[in-house]
Amino acid sequence: MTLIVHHLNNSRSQRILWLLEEIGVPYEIRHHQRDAVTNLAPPELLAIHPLGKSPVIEDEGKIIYESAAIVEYICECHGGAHLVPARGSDDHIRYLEWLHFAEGSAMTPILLNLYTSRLGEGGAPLRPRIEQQLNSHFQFMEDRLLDSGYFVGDGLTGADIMLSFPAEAAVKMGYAADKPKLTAYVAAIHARPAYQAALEKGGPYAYA
Ligand SMILES: N[C@@H](CCC(=O)N[C@@H](CS)C(=O)NCC(=O)O)C(=O)O
Repeated sequence: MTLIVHHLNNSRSQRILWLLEEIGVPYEIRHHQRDAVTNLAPPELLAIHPLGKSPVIEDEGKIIYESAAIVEYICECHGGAHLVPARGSDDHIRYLEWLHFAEGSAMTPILLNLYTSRLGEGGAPLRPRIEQQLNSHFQFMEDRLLDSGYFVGDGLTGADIMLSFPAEAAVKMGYAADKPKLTAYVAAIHARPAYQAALEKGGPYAYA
């Protein structure tokens, strides 16, 4: 049975398509379109995820949510071992940190920024703290990017798949203008054939 990805247009599920292309796993996309007015996911996603969010994958009768869990699952069960540093190594610890930093830390100021930007002047008291947090998280990524051009070791790992979205958001939001390594990192991942193939299949994506 082919692995299914529930993909919401213009969303973080784009990186799951990229991972599958990098490994060369056959997959099928179920496309879900954001509401043109609210930008929220359509109600049909509630049938597959109680929160109505994407990504969700279906594989061998299993339904799996949460990008980082999906990345771990695909790497372990679908031939992505080369994208995971050896367990017990220092690189594996760094890998786990970055894998979870993406959703667990970096997304908080990104989403706060999105929501408070809709408050107009009402959001003004929150702006300095949110901007400071955006900059410190993106600066942390800039500082820790390795000379190899990746976040862990000498090659692409699942952590880069997860970090691609906050890195793209940094560029898109104008926070990477003074962060040359992060800017070059985003350009390099965008140039990968697997990334381009995923983009073609996933449809328009504002961060590429
Ligand atoms: N932490 C979750 C986040 C899932 C999430 O919030 N996805 C967004 C797309 S970027 C979504 O489905 N939003 C639509 C909505 O909330 O209506 C993950 O990484 O999978």
